[in-house]
Amino acid sequence: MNKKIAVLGSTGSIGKQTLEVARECGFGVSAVCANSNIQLLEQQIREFNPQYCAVGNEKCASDLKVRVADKDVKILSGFEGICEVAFESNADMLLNSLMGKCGIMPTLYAIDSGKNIAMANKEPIVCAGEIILSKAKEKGVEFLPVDSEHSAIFQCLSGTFNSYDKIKRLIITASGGPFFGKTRDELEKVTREQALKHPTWSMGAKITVDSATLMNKGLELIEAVRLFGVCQENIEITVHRQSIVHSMVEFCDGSVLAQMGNPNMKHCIQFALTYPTRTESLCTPLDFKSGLNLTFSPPDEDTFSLIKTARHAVSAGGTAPTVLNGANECAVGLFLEDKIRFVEIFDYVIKAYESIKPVMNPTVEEIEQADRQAREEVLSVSGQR
Ligand code: MN3
Repeated sequence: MNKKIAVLGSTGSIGKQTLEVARECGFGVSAVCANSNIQLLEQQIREFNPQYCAVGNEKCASDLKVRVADKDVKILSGFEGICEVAFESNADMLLNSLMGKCGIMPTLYAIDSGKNIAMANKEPIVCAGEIILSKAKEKGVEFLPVDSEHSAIFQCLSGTFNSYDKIKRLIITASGGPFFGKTRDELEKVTREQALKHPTWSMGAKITVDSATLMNKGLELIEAVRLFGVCQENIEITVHRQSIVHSMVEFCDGSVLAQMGNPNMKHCIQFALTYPTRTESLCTPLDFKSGLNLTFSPPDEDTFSLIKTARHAVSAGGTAPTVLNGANECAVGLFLEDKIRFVEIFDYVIKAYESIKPVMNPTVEEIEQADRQAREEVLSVSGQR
């Protein structure tokens, strides 16, 4: 295959795995992009010879220019540089694995330039899913989910005629995170180190904390509403500690399809990059001979209350999901800086969410504004400002 990809967030967990898949499948890489890890960017430029590289941090961008002066690569900087790479690079597909809602504009630019999108960055779908997906439809580009749950649902829907009209329920699986079974009292004392220890998936810090609060499932629920057009009442979340079943679809006839595999993001990345075909994978296959026990149980939504807030936000619509997401990004940031405790993430996010009235049918500018307002509210209720 001589497909060319552009990777936003190429030094993060998903970005690195995407480049491994590119190496294994023989894809070209037209662009790499990261915020500041120029040591790794230099290695990536030397191995993949991309046409463009965008570096978020200006100082790091100038340092990188010096380091790769012998290479024929155009180095761009800042947020504008990331957007320019998304639009200008000659890739067939853009894989977006940026962190947080900052991925909205680069995604829109990539769609505008006619690139297919492999989306690992869930916050833009949560905040601006309607705008992004209608633009993708208008431009006729493929929009493929890389998040494992949504990749699973997409795969389950691929085999049935008129499948989207026949969905009865989506069942999203959750690992339960490191604090599964803990009560609110027990959560009072948990530390940052404990929150960063995920039982099954290896991921970046922000999403690992989201998995510990189960906010990650809240965001994924909103993401599923946007991607598959199913209302939140018809989406169930189930705790599945083994992370083997990546999600399921129940159809109108009561039949349930599940997609399974070992918990390895390279499966989902490879599926998106090679779609609509399937290619050989180097990932370890499931081993049924040594015994496989699959368990499912409902999540504790009273303790991990952000799931309920996410259901409320997606039903409220407009900028409500943006407010929830912005408040959460800010609170998780404060927790990672040791400025607030784990349980305070729930308290401050919900407080901020409840105090801001959503704007309906928002523009991208109004989404940005709602995001800023939510962050300011968290800073103020947590006494950090
Ligand atoms: Mn996921």
